[in-house]
Formats: sequence, structure tokens, C-alpha cells
Amino acid sequence: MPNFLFDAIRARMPSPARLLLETDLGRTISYGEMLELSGQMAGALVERGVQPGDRVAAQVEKSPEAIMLYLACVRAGAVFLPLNTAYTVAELGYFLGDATPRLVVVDPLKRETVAPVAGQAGARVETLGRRGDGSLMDIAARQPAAFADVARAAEDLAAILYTSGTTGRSKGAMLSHANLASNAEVLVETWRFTGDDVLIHALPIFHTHGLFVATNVVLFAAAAMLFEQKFDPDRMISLFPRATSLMGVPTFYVRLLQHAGLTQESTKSIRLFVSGSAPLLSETHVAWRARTGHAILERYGMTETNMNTSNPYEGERRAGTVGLPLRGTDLRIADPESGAPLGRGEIGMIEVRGPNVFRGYWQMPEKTAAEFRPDGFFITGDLGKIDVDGYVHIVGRGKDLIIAGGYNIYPKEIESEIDALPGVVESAVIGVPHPDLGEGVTAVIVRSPGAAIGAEEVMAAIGERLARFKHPRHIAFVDDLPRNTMGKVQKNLLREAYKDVFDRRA
Ligand code: MLC
Ligand code: AMP
Repeated sequence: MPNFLFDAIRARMPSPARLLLETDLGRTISYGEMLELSGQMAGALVERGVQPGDRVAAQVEKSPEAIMLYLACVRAGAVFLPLNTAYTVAELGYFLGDATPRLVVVDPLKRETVAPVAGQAGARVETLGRRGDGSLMDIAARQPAAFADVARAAEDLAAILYTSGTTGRSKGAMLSHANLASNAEVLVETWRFTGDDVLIHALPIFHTHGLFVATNVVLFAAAAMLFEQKFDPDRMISLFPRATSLMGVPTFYVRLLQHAGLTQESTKSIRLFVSGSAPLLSETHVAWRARTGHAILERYGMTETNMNTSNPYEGERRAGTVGLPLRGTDLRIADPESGAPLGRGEIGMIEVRGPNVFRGYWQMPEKTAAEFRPDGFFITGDLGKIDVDGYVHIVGRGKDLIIAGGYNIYPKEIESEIDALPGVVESAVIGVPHPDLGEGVTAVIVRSPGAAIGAEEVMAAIGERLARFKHPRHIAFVDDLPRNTMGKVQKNLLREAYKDVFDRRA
């Protein structure tokens, strides 16, 4: 049966013996094995009651099985819902309650802790363990390798990825088969991926970058990936001679630049370094070029839109810019209030339209409507300008968002937790320059008169509730927060006051 996304992958498949991935432990999976394993896993999902359109949530460590689970969901017509492994059970409870998945797939050690919140959401817990332990892998092993893909049209959902909200709770971005397929196709073309490419994949696979940009590009190019559990500079240097490409967040490049093994010689087999998910400092771009002779290619995207722009493969990769709109994507700069288009060089809201742009937020029609213009452009929340040569520059964010090491962190969520603590009047959470992570989370807190609450108590209280990467790395106590005449906290003043707390030269 026609299955829009998986048919596109099948149509590009190389001979079954070709390598799809190799893990850091030396395990390999060929394209033929991928077809069989994802087919068996799709059969296991169906046996567990998954119907077309059902959500399948997954909070699992990075593994080839997790990729098979993603493909199995696509093939079974389910909607894949990956979740950051750092999320606490409290955070998980919200996602499950909102998305009401049929299944929640976790690592065996998490089964007990996740069961209560899954139960409340009416979901069944499955583990992605090993064969012989009653896990999904076990059920998959009993399934035939041939699976008749469930029919899915271009507009049917393939995945929901949650993006935190500047106000209120996280929103589930609904991504269709066509959203994912169109973006993979255009990126393969733009970045010249072929079956000869070997990508170092060291990103997590619960976000757009590692799951769609990296994995789908490899699948659509019939290429191979060196599938690393996590980013480790020593490993990267040792893998370079076997690879042709690396995709990473700016922190990857910052950390690699500190490694003595990064040289022109050690990177000579690499044809393409890609950076995205957060701004790459011009100084990083320049230093990389000086050390290796390679110009990092920076691109810009987001959960809701996949990738929107890229610096050119051939032609100038301009430091400090995110390049040109991808083929098929319209990008304009508009007045943030009125939506009126602005001219070249003027700073305004970046708005995009195209086959890459999502179908809306899961069960939030009002929020969806509020973020689209009547002519179909999506309001990204990023502020930017287009220069005379058409290059897009991101100059700031219209949304109150911190990006640390490529992870989005919404201050509002942390402020709500801190404000709820006894002895706290109010707080403001800001991102300030951090030499390694780009931005570091800083909390500025006003205590009630006489209250003795200190940084340790704050950390202890939020520790259980918020994922570790969201925790403030610096906490300051003040008498008052600066406010404008409207009473709004002036975060720009706070960012200025605390800009040196993580010394950039550290
Ligand atoms: C880890 N920690 C972080 C962090 N990552 N803190 C803040 N921000 C981060 N990004 C914390 C851990 O909780 C831990 O805290 C300590 O740092 C060390 O943990 P680690 O696991 O050893 O971290 P490390 O491996 O060094 O991870 C850093 C990283 C990783 C940069 C390699 O965060 C990473 O892979 N980031 C990629 C994120 C990504 O894929 N983003 C794409 C989103 S999609 P402690 O105190 O307990 O030691 C998107 C769209 C688009 O944005 O355009 O692509
Ligand atoms: P996410 O919601 O996790 O997908 O994060 C998307 C956000 O990351 C975008 O809206 C931008 O603010 C930011 N982003 C992604 N790529 C870049 C880039 N190359 N430069 C600057 N910001 C980026």
C-alpha cells in the first residue's frame, strides 16, 4: 500500500547489503536488515494494538533499535513521538496526557517509574530491551520480516515533536509525511549527499536535528552513518578519516576546536561540516577555517518547519548568516505587529511558507491560528533581516527562549517552578553568553522579606521536576527586578548586568 514517506525511502534504497549504520560498539545494520527489522517492529506495534493515527511515544536511549522504532511507526501508519531522555517523570506526565499515545516505549529500567503516568494517560508501557526479555524486541523477533506498509498519504502525520511554549505548556508540532520527505529531499540536493557519503551521527535522536535532518538525509541519499551514542571529541577525531561529513550544534565545533587533534590533515576526508540549532559565532567559523581549511556550512531550522535556509554548498558560506532559503521554501521579513512585509536590510520577524512547514499544534487550533498569517506564512518567532545578496541573518529572538548546547529552554517554565517556592516573591530567568553552550541559564530571584532560601534550596527543589539541562547554572538574589513603565520585567537589562557570569574566555 502507498506509504508516502517510507515509499520515498524504499525508492532510494541501495542494494540490501549496503551499510546503513555502524555503532560505536561496532554493530552494523545494512539497508536490507533495516527493512527487515523495521518490518518486524512494525508487526510488533500492530500486535500491541497500534492502529493508524495512534501516537507511539518513545523515551529511549539512542540505539539502532530506536531508529527502527521510528521507521516502524512510519510503516505502521502511527505517529512517532520522541521524548528527551533527560525529561523527568513530572515532565513526561504532561506530554503523555496531552498526546494520549497508545504505547509509551521506554528503556527497561524506566518501566516502573513511567508506568503510573502512562496509566493516567491511558497508554500501555512497552520496553525497548533485548530479545528474550519480553520487550518489543522480543515480540518483533516473532514477526515476519515482510510487513505490508499501512497506507499513508502526504498529509498524514508521521511525527509529533513537542516544543516548549513561551507562555503556558508545550505544544506538539504535527509533522506530516510530506513535511519530512520534502525536507530530506531538498537537503540531500542542497548538500550534495550521495550513496558514497558517511555521516558522523553524534546528535540525540529525539529532536529534529538528529532524527530528521541527519537520519532522513542519510536514508534519502542511501548513505551510511557512524552512529555514536553521544558527542565525544576524541571519538570524532578518530572517526574523521572514515567519514565524509559531520552535522552538529555549535558546541560540537567549539569543543573540537579545543582538541589538539583537529587539523587540516585529520579532517581531509571530510567534505562537509554542517552546523545548526543555535547561532554559530563568526569567531568559531573563522577559527575552524584557519585550523582545518573547511568553511562550516550553517543552516537554520526549527521543530515546526524542519530546515528553512542553508548557506550554499558551492558559493560563499558567509559567517554569521544562515544562508539562503531552501528550494521550495518562501521566506520573508515582516513587521512583527502588522505582518506587513519589510524591505531588504530591515530587521523584522522571519516568516516562512512551504512544504516543510508543519500542520499545526496538536489539539491547539487557536495557538496554531495565532502563529500563521492569513496567506499561510508561519511566524517563526525569530528576528532577522535579508542582506543585499539574499543571505538571511538571525539577529535575535522575538520569543523568550534560551538555547544551551542546542537545547531550547523556556524561561517561563523555570520561573514558574522557582516562583512557587516558599520564600520567593518572583524570579526572572535569562540566557547569557556561555563559552561552551552558547547560552547559560541564569536565574535572578527576589526573596520575601526575611526569607532565607538560598541557591542550594532552589536547586534541590526544582531538581526533581525539571530536566537537568534546564537547571540554572548561576543564581543571583536581588531586591527588585528592573521593570519598564508597563511593569514588564526588563530582561535586556538583566542580560546586560549578568553578561559576564560565565566568562567567555573560561
Ligand atoms: C548536557 N547538559 C547540558 C546540556 N547538555 N546543560 C545545558 N545545555 C545542554 N545542551 C548538562 C547535563 O545535564 C550534565 O549536567 C552536564 O551538562 C554534562 O552532561 P553530558 O551528557 O556529559 O553533556 P554533553 O555530552 O557534554 O552534552 C553537551 C552536548 C549535548 C552539547 C553534546 O547537549 C548535545 O548533544 N546537544 C545537542 C542538542 C540537539 O540535538 N539540539 C537540536 C534540537 S533541534 P550535570 O550538572 O549533571 O553534570 C533544533 C532545530 C534545528 O533545534 O534547527 O536543528
Ligand atoms: P527548536 O524549537 O528546538 O527546533 O529550535 C529552533 C530555534 O533554534 C529556531 O527558532 C532558532 O531560534 C534557533 N536556531 C536554529 N538554527 C539556528 C541557527 N543556525 N542560528 C541561529 N538560531 C538557530
